Amino acid sequence: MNKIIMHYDMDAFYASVEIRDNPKLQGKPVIVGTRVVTTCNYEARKYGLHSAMSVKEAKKLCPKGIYLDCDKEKYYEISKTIQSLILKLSHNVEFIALDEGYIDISLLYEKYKDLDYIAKKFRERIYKHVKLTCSVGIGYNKLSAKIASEVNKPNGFFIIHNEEEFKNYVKDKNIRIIPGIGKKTQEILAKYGIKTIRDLQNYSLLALQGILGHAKGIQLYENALGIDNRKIEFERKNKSIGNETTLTVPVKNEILIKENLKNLFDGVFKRLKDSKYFSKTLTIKIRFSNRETIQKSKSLRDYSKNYLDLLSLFNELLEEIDFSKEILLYGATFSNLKESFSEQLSFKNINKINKNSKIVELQDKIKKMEKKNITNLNRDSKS
Ligand code: TTP
Ligand code: MG
Repeated sequence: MNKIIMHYDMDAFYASVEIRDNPKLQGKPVIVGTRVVTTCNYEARKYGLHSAMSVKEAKKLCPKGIYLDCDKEKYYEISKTIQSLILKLSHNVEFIALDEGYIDISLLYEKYKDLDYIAKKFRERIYKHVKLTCSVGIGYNKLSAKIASEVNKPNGFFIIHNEEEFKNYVKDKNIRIIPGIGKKTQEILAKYGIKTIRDLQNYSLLALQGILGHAKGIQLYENALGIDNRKIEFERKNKSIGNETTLTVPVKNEILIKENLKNLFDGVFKRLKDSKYFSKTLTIKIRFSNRETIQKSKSLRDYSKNYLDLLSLFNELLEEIDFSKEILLYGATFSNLKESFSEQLSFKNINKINKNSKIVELQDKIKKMEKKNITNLNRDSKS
């Protein structure tokens, strides 16, 4: 393996948190979500329940289930704890959801030369600190790592060492095993008799591009062969900080929507506050029931994480939105982010403010931290 990537994914995340915090729920089907199921534990999945189905439908299939409301703030805090544990192992990470991310473990492998051991220690470490289980996949790129983490879910791990192993594992699987193949793509491909990865592999690049368009055609052609050149992008997810909520039924109630939007804004503001970023721009997104979507943005003159500054942007934006129509989705996002830079300029250190030397300093710092944390993992393993 050249690069070695680990993908982790917490098991039934929201539901596991609720069970952890109320052990009486252990062994019972637990469903989280008010109108829509956000997730359910594996006991509930036995009844055919899954994310995104309505709670009403879920109750029909599993009337004895325990139905709980979401506590997103709690899940967010736990996610931050997990992420900070991971950042102690490597800075070459990409968090793609609250409970999921990629970690470049090439350096750890150089040190331990044992992937089973790394996966085992990683899962033990997460469990020790947050008392939640996760599944882990190790692969030679992001795609193989992500697919590997599903293999022994929940609470397991799997390793895909190379393209040969990848092709062997996926050949008889449904094409939806490839992340990003949604219902629409499945329907299009089904018209050509393409259901499994093997079917996909029988098609040429040109043929797939003819069916799916240039970019998607290449992506699926390569993915079917286990090729994925995407890099781990630490900052990718941080270019903006936002959230949005889709309502199950359209709502025409100005006071209610404004109140919900304000709660959502407060949640997003908290994430900004806890991050290393300052923001200049706030965007509010609204989708009306006729699917018309508007996005309105306003910017401050300077970067800020002052609540009142950003709240004033929020209030100005609300003025511009027509709340007399039925609304289906609302969201708030901070963008134009800049890292905090709190070093005080003084004559003594003014010579240091040289961009290149700053970058070298940072790189050295990260290398030192990574070395130190590899040692820490070593120490943990002995304890
Ligand atoms: P997932 O990782 O997709 O699901 P999961 O962790 O509950 O279950 P598992 O990984 O074991 O299959 O999503 C993580 C959390 O994100 C999930 O606990 C709830 C939330 N979520 C939603 O709010 N809406 C959704 O449609 C999905 C899929 C997840
Ligand atoms: Mg998960």
